[in-house]
Amino acid sequence: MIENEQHPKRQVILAGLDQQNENFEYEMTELANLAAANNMIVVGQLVQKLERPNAATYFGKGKVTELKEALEYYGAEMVVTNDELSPSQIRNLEAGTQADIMDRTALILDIFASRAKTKIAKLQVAIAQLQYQLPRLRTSMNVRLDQQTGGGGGSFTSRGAGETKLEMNRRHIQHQISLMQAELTNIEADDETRRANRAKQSIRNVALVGYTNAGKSTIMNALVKRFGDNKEKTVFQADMLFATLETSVRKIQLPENQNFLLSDTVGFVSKLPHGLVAAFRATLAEAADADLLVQVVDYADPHYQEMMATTAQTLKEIGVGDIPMITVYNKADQIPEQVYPDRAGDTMILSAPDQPSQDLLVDVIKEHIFADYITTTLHIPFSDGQVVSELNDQATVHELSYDETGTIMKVTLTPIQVARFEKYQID
Ligand SMILES: Nc1nc2c(ncn2[C@@H]2O[C@H](COP(=O)(O)OP(=O)(O)OP(=O)(O)O)[C@@H](O)[C@H]2O)c(=O)[nH]1
Ligand SMILES: [Mg+2]
Repeated sequence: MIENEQHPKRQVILAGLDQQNENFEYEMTELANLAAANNMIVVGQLVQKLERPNAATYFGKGKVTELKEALEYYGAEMVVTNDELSPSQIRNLEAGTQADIMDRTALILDIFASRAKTKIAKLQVAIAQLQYQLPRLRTSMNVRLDQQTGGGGGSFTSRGAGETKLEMNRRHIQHQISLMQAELTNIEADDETRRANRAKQSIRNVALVGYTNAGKSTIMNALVKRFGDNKEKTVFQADMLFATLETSVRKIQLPENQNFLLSDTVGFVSKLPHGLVAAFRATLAEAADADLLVQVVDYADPHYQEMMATTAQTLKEIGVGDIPMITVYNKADQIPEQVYPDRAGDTMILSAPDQPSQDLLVDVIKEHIFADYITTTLHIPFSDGQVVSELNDQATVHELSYDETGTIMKVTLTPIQVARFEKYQID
């Protein structure tokens, strides 16, 4: 994993409540990965079996003492909890352990903040961070106070939020949030226009979705390098959680004028904070508008099934319901003896950098998005010569010949083109 270099390394203990949830083990593994992605060193882990969190302190009373002892034993300075905590739980746990407490939500927000590069992503993350801080204002101010006087740490609660000041009150934060939301709406309006234009062009949209680090951007880049209208326009790909925070759209031009738009989207993780999902809704709209979803799965990860469940859950949450989906079990090269590329219906096993794998994926995409295209023969009078050049540019031309009065073309057309050129149809 590439480390985020903005923090000094902090030694942390992970704390989780085992509420007999079948995904608990996996959530703790994921939490450890998230901590590593945030430049933390996990030195220990404490788990308590409890039916529900203690309302005051998350862990039960005896366990809080144990946590304090574990912190001292390991020389750790911070606890990262698997669940989102209430403001008072954080306050009480901090008092009981004499350590900083960071919950899962704050951790994910922190990673997003350190990854955000573009204006839109920075705004989205900052809004989500401020919304998280709002009910926790007193706590987070205490944290900052402690850190300022103690000289250590670095203020995780304010990073990315920009103007956060000690004296900032609730109303001030609320005002900040609305200013940022207005700014975001402005930028997003442009996006809306672009999407609407695209819909008019009737070009098909395909969106790559899935768990973070599955290989979405790698697949996007592989297709852009081979079929992109601009082969230089690759996106950032890396072995790290949340490498992509921005939706990117690229035009893919297959031979014979078979074109579509491909979008790469933000990766998912379980318990993705609601504030983040809300803030990223516009970015994720690209997936909601798609004609076809390509779910990318890291097949080499032992937890790939949980990751798929997380993806299904998140898609539901962002309101992506009935869009057809094909599934790519990626990174097959990392599985010993695995044969690839391989296909069964709408699922494929493949490896992103492998050319035959890319060909298979393109074939399956084509089957779906061009299924309602129609092959037909047109007779176009010489007087309508511009139609011939338009079809040469925008349709798949299979045969071309002439008679005394015009051009005869066997072409594959989109449903919209069929309607437009109906009067020339001769079969
Ligand atoms: N061995 C192997 N590595 C792969 C394959 N596909 C992607 N990777 C690697 O997996 C890592 C993550 O790839 P990305 O394409 O950035 O993943 P992503 O799904 O876009 O991740 P996020 O943007 O974080 O959601 C990178 O180091 C890639 O090189 C593959 O088929 N085989
Ligand atoms: Mg990516």
